[in-house]
Amino acid sequence: MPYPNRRDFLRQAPLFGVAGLAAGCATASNPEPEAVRPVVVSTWQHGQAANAAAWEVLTSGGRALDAAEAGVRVTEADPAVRTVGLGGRPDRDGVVTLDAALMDGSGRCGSVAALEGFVHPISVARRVMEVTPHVMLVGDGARDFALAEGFTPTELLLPETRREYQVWLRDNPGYRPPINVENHDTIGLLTLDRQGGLAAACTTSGAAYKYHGRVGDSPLIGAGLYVDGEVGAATATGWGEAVIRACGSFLVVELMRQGHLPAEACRLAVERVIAKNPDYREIQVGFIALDRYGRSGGYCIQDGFDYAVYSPSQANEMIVPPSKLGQHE
Ligand code: SD4
Repeated sequence: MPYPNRRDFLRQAPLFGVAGLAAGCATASNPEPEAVRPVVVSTWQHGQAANAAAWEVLTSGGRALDAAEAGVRVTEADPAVRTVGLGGRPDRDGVVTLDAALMDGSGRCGSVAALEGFVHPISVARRVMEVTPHVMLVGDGARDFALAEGFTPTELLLPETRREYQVWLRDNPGYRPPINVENHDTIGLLTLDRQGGLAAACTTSGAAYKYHGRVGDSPLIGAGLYVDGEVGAATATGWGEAVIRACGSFLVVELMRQGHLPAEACRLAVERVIAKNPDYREIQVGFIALDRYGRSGGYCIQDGFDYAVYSPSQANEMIVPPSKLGQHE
């Protein structure tokens, strides 16, 4: 379905229902839905452990940004997760390089990319936001900053991941990074606190065996994550290059601003990704979104993506969203 222009959207508005319109513009005859708070939503199975930590912060009265950071730190420190932080797969030169970003509903944000040697890039990103005049630091500069801020350097390449890498190197004499649907699993986590504050955090070791220096969507504000306190929050997972081409998470938030419910906003953003990536059958991209009323949703290209929702009515439930190639073709 093509992206609707304003006239088409208004014509189709009844299809999205009163609640859908209310996301963008509440009126006397179209009142705002009652907000559900707090809520945490995050990508993939490992999102459940991250959600639990974020939920703890939110139910103790903590703020959305603190909860988002606390949540993804759990995944970053888990050596069993091969796509985030400690234990993450290396690039094609055998170096683990990390991308991470966070943002809150007021537009405050911080980011690091191609950072080597720290378990918690998300906390380095937070310091970038808090103590520098910048949004993003990369590579050696990010590393110097992390050291100056007192973060402890750590070897992130674990023996098992090193062995896997050596097998990959042996079996891939062409030395090309793989582009396939299994080559990902970022944690992206969205929070809505009791006070109505929104935040997002996203952290990853990126595409396995990528070129050294490659930066994906995850640390790019607007691509890997985006938050607008008047609307909602979104984050992306999957093949970052495809997400960047569509400025994916910003697009999801803007679609919610126009009145689309989170799931529909994610679906339309996936359609845009597909339109800009002719190889879409070979890749996975998924979005999740949370609006300021606590409603959440997701959509992806391929089956296989799931996400976890923790709210007063959803006890850290895994949700399997619809997908373009699985259920809609
Ligand atoms: C990237 N989007 O670097 C990230 C990878 C990922 O789930 O794991 N997404 O392209």
